[in-house]
Amino acid sequence: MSSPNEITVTTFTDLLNANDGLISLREAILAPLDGIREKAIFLGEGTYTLSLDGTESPETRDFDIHSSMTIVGLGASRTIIDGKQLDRIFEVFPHASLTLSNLTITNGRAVDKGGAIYSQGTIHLTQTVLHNNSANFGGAIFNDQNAIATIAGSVFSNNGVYGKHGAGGNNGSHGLREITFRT
Ligand SMILES: [Ca+2]
Ligand SMILES: [Ca+2]
Repeated sequence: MSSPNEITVTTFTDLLNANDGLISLREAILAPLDGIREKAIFLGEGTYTLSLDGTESPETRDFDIHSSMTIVGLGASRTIIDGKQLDRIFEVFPHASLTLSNLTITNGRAVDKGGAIYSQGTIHLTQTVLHNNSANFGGAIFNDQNAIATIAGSVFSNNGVYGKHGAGGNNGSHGLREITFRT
């Protein structure tokens, strides 16, 4: 039914196991592309929890985004990605692109930049809620130098900051519309 670059996540657990017959969000993110199309990852209704601790790597802590992909939920009240204060949730590398749609990102926490997302690449957020994330810089999102962020129809709520810079990005270019900030 699905083409190779369309992946449906089938477990809420954050794990890497090629032999369990399940596809975790982390496995979907790490799955290689066929090189032609972008990857689309589909989430269901429920809470996907970040839980693989350890030394920073693509296989642990935050989700490292090194290619172009879209992650789609069923709605911000139905599909939740929960960082459990383990780490920030997404790290987007230069030349990579992450599109998030119809989901909530919550409980991300970074000691440095971007409680929910630290981007050096391109991010697009639509119908996304960023709630209760925190970091020293960019409680929800830290958009680094030359990074691009477009955010539409999304809500930032209760994203804490220990140092300066607030919920949104700062250095790169961003297009923001229909954004609601709540504290
Ligand atoms: Ca698996
Ligand atoms: Ca990382």
